[in-house]
Amino acid sequence: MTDDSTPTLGIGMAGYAFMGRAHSQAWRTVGNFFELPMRVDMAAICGRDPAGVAAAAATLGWRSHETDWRRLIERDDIHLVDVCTPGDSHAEIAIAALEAGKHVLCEKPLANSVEEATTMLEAARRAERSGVRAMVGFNYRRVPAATLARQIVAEGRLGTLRHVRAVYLQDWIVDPEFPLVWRLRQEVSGSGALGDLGAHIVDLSQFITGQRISSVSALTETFIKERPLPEHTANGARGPVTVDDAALFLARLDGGAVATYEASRFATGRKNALRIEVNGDLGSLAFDLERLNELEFHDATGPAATQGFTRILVTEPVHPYVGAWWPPGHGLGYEHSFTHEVRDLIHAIAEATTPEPTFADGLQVQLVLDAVERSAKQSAGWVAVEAPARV
Ligand code: SOE
Repeated sequence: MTDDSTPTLGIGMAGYAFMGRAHSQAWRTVGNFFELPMRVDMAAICGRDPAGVAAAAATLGWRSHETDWRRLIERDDIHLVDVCTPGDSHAEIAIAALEAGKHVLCEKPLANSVEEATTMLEAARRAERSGVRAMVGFNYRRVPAATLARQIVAEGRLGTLRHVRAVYLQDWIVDPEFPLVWRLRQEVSGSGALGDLGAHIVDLSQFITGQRISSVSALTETFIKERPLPEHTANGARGPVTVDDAALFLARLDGGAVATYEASRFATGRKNALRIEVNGDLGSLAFDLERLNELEFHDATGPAATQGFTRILVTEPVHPYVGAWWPPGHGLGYEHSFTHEVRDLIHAIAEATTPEPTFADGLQVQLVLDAVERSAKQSAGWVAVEAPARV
């Protein structure tokens, strides 16, 4: 437990919409469940609308609020900036924070382009020399069943990996009258289903398998080309959708496995259906985010009569992160992945280790997304994932 000698980690958060709320919940609860080497101080939350950010600060448990993110960086009581804004401001805020000596947690995808992600990595590398840490928020790595899946693969229980099958399906924009929100505008979000959902399955599948995507053959589709402008819904004005609604691709992984990926916001009836299946010559794993306390495991080395997929209930104290929570069988949810993320980040800062996923990992995912977009422009021609420029 923390006492008076425990150092304080002052947090400043930019953004208070969906991700800001998810991260706030993590910062607020992490110290109640995990033994931490630092005391979390939720110093300030920042947003442009004065009334909105004041209300968010009160509801989400922040000690103060700001309307300009530059103030977070100036304040001496803030040691870490948590970037939960749309992608178009990630680079500017994260780089300024790192240059001011603040640790950074940045939401995924790291940036809206390879160029931005490269600049962010350069800033992170410079800052690292003075002990400043940077991490990208691919939170699903820290769902206990996903972490366990990685451990099972790393132990060699699946043998040589042959197939990866990854989908991330939602349906919140199936209605053509759904407004043209920021996630549907390329200049704000970078891309559509590809960056929002595809980035998660690219990261998670690489995390679980330990293999990286080396080439892709892709197609993307925008089903609804125009939508009502949010601010003008009453007079019927519409604007162009400038991102993909769905992205599908084949991939080769550098360890020899082949893979399929599908990210869509048009999978009617699927709300947050992230599923990954990995097949090796000794066994298989299947993970489904809508049943996130479970992991399916087939061990092909067992007696033929009792082989088959086993449902592991990932709620035992021996499972990653679970011991800090509830008795076996009581289960965790979506929000806990963020709590585990900030728990690991706090430890990395206190213990002077490198928190993962790093900005280099974020750039690598960006290079995959870029290869997918280039392949789709070439009618699914095979495109190699570029190696990152030496940073
Ligand atoms: C929206 O589609 C979204 O909130 C993503 O942006 C998140 O990263 C994902 O976890 C859930 O869906």
